[in-house]
Amino acid sequence: MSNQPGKPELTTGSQPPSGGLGDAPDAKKFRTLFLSDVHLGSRGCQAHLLLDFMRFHDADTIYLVGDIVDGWRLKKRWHWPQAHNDVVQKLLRKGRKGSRIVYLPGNHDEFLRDYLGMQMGGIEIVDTAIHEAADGRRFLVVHGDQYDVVVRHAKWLAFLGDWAYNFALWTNIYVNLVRRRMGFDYWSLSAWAKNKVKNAVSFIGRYEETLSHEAGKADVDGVICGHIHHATMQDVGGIAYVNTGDWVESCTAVGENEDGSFELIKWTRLSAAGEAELRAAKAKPENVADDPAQVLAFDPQASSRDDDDRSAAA
Ligand SMILES: [Mn+2]
Repeated sequence: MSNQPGKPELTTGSQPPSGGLGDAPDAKKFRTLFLSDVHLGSRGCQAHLLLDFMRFHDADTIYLVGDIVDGWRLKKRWHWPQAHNDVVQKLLRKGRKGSRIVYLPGNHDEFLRDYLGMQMGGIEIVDTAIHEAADGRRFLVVHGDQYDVVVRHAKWLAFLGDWAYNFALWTNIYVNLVRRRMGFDYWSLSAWAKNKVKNAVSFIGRYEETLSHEAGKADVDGVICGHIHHATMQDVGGIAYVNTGDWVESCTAVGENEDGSFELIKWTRLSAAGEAELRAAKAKPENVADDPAQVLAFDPQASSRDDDDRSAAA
């Protein structure tokens, strides 16, 4: 896993206090970027780190590999601060600036599965996609819950228990408040626990095997997925298994370089601009929209259908 490419964490003065929604002048441009499990609308979402990541990274094509919006949680407990709005706006802005954006809904934003094959605000919505890398390798891109029989109809961390997971996320928030004050990077208790709990480890292994098996059946070279919040790039039975991770625990994304090579990027430390943005955000009200409908309302009929990009496995 690569660290952050020497970004101006330590620079001061020359950067504006807030980076706004534009990209940094030295943003790294990938051929393709893969992001998943952002969980906008939930308290665990590390929106500020993601905004900061997006400021320094751009791509010709951006795949949103599911669970970008946490629809389940939105119904129960509404949490939509400015930063969550900003993530949406920043993605749409990248789309307007020429990035092709493909959204593959997951189990937390499965309400979008009613709109497969359509476009919303220039974003293509599909169930699965075949991505051809620059070196000719073909990858099945899919959120992953579709093949996850254990967790498909339950929460993905069923083995840990929902209460334990929520408790871990809550603890994360406070642990990381203290860590940030002390100058440490973001660290996830739940991610750490997942690597320690024996059931979790075998669950992750089973998931990786299942997804790789599906890729083999689809006659492709690899699979790019999310869902279990466990970022990795590895060979599983001759299949290139790539999991983009998430923006709740691991704060990771996968980028494809111009030569078709892939890299896993971890972004757990805010840049100076990101720190300034976070300080400014604290002065604002917690919820900037009173109702989920305000941010989730859209009119799919107004968008054109795109039959060429229908899901490969619809
Ligand atoms: Mn999921």
